[in-house]
Amino acid sequence: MQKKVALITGVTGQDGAYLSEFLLKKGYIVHGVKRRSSLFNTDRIDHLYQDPHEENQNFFLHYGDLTDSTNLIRIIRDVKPDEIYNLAAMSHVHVSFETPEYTANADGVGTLRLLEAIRILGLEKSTRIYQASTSELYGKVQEVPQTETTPFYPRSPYAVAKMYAYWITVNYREAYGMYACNGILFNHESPIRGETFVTRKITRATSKIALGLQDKIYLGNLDAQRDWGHAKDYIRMMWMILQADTAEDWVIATGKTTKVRDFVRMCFEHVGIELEFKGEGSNEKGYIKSCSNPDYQIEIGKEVVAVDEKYFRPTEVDLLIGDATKAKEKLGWVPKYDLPALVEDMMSSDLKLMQKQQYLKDGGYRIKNYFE
Ligand code: NDP
Ligand code: GDR
Repeated sequence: MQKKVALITGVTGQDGAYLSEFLLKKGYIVHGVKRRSSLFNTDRIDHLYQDPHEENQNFFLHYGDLTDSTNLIRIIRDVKPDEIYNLAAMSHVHVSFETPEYTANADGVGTLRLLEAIRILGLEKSTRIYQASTSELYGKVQEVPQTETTPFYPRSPYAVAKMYAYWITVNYREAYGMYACNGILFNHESPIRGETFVTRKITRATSKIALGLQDKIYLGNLDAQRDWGHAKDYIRMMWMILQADTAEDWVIATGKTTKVRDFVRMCFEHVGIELEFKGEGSNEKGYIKSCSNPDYQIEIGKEVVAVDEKYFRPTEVDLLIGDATKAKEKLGWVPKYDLPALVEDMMSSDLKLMQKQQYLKDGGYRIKNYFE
């Protein structure tokens, strides 16, 4: 039987890496689009790399960018994918306030470029497309929990760009009969989550604080509530969405929401440290109340969490909680991870990483200035 061919944009990102491995294991030939960068940006997929001189290749990388339609058309013409997963995006909500035009171009118009490329090449009846839509579309709370029918109210340039992408995907499905779907995915995290998203920032900092490599962590809005799942569970759904009989839009979420402050607490608890929070708003601070792990040199009463207003967003999304009943009933989705299991996975991975850093530090290693 001929192998299925998938094209993944955003292959170097968290989801792109997990999805590549997942599809390769399913026997797909996987093509990924990566951006040119002055440093290597393939850390997350290096274990999948194959020497191009070897035979039986099934994983290929192409240089490309969602802001360049000529290159998208060329790649799709050459690859002729059965399935396209459009995961590429400027995906940081806070950064989108700093780079709104670029975000609109890559995240919004970029999706149009992909859909048009499929149409220009006459592949609209043979190529299925998954669009990485987001719970950020719900923005200002209109209804809880949020479902496929909850009205959108985006609260950032990122979410507004993704709203365009959502509707252009629906429009091309209706106008040209394309098999094009939105996965409205709520926050999903993992040990390979980008370091500036709040969960990974917290798991890294907690590990460093426990090992004595960092004094404290500065965060923004501790009251924000998110429905956090594990990326491994969510990328499986991306694939299932494209295997369904009809092209539809789907909410993927755990149905549970947690405050940022409580996520911090859970991570510290993982290393045996109990926190106590005092104060309010930008004056709130987290102190060490007790430590049950004798391996850590922890000072009871030390301030380890503080708020820095620079992490506040001009407009915030206060509460996300999704209802994935449709995906569970129609696609049979059963997530394997709950939040404690996610924390366990992320914390044990970051502790190992920071132990490596500690080892280097203890061994006297440090990065020198270029002109020393
Ligand atoms: P990441 O930020 O980890 O990855 C984004 C990927 O997009 C990276 O490979 C990045 O490349 C690439 N990229 C960025 N801009 C461009 C561009 N102009 N052209 C081509 N590639 C580009 O995101 P995630 O893996 O977490 O998320 C995947 C997708 O799902 C994104 O679209 C995100 O908005 C969406 N999403 C994510 C959720 C989450 O909780 N993770 C929830 C809902 C939606 P590089 O490595 O070079 O930066
Ligand atoms: P989000 O994720 O904006 O939901 O977007 P992020 O982890 O950045 O923020 C979650 C919540 O935590 C609050 N917060 C902080 N956030 C960051 N990054 N850094 C901090 O120091 C901090 N302190 C508090 C934020 O204000 C926010 O309320 C993610 C991305 O993956 C999007 O691409 C995706 O579409 C959505 O999830 C669903």
